[in-house]
Amino acid sequence: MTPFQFSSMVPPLSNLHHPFFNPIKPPLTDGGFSRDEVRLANRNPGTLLEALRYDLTPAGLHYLLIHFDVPFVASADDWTLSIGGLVNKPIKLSLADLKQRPQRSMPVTLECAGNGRAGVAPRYQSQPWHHEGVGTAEWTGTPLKSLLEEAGLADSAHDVVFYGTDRGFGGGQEHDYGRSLSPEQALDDDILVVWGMNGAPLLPQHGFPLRLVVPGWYGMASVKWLDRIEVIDRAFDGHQQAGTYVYRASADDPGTPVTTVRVKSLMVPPGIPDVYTRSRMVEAGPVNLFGRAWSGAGVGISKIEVAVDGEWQDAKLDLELGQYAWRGWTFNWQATPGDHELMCRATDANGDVQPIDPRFDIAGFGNNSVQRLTVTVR
Ligand SMILES: Nc1nc2c(c(=O)[nH]1)N[C@H]1C(S)=C(S)[C@@H](COP(=O)(O)O)O[C@H]1N2
Ligand SMILES: [Mo]
Repeated sequence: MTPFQFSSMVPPLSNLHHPFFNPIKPPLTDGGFSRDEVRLANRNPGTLLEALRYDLTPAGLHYLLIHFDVPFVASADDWTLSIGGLVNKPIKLSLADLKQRPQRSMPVTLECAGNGRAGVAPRYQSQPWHHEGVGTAEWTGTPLKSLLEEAGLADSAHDVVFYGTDRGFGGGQEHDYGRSLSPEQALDDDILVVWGMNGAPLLPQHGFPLRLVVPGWYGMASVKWLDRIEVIDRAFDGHQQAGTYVYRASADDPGTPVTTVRVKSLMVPPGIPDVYTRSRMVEAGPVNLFGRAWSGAGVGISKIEVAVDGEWQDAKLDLELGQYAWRGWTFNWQATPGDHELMCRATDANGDVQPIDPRFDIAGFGNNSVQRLTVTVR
């Protein structure tokens, strides 16, 4: 009789139907939000729409997107940033070293590529943003370009990969959060290696002590908890680059990478809300609508329009805060009693304009369709 062998009866972990290696792909849905979506939403709060009023979103009101866990970093003293791989001279810098270099502060609007996902039907089950995955901060750091020039990219450099220290599973792959840029993209003058947000050290949830800020791109490029830059001679195929952040019309569509931000605008909901539905009650008479508009790649906003019950009129643009920051706008509305639908729509300097209806993307990326708001005027 063969002796009982427990070990041979246990399949290797990777063969189990297991969420790590065989990720659960919930179906696209038109239904209510799942418990998993609600939990993600609780971990990753959005910027409250009323906080669009602030030119710079106070750090505690700025939206968050954290894929894995916030790394515990007790002190920044031991933090280093290494630049290696296909470089002429690998370098390793402490935070103090980085702060000795030329400093630059810049207001930048960050928006999550999944912002607006909840408005795409059928819906991909993930972080269920409505409109609030966007915020603006003044980021302080040193230009990435001079660091890369000091290390010197080898001729064979194909991709520059940025890694955070946070680690987890996604798409069946275990990985440190990592994103890449081409050498040409990475050598952009305006990309910063950042230690400050709104004049204070980064908060843990925003990447303390060091992150990348890639202005004009959707947020996934701005790698938090940055400790390692690696130059490689091939296209980076990490999950956050190749497995997600790709616009796809269907599961078998090879798709196109998600890069720069699409033109978009939002308004602060006027009046006062109902606590649960967020429906708005507004007093009849003059109502000063306020909102923000932004686009990607450093492209400015050229026009903002507001529609009351489908009739479009021009709104007034505030002064620019900076090339990569959202721009305020106002519109004077003479509110008359009854229910009304409000919409706002931005056009950027390239002539790109927000669509009225969401375009479909299988993962709900890049939904820049107009915000629609129903208000009751009394
Ligand atoms: N290391 C790391 N960097 C990251 C992420 C992450 O989960 N880990 N999330 C990215 C995404 S998808 C977005 S939208 C922004 C959000 O930045 P914030 O949380 O500071 O607003 O960080 C990006 N950088
Ligand atoms: Mo994101």
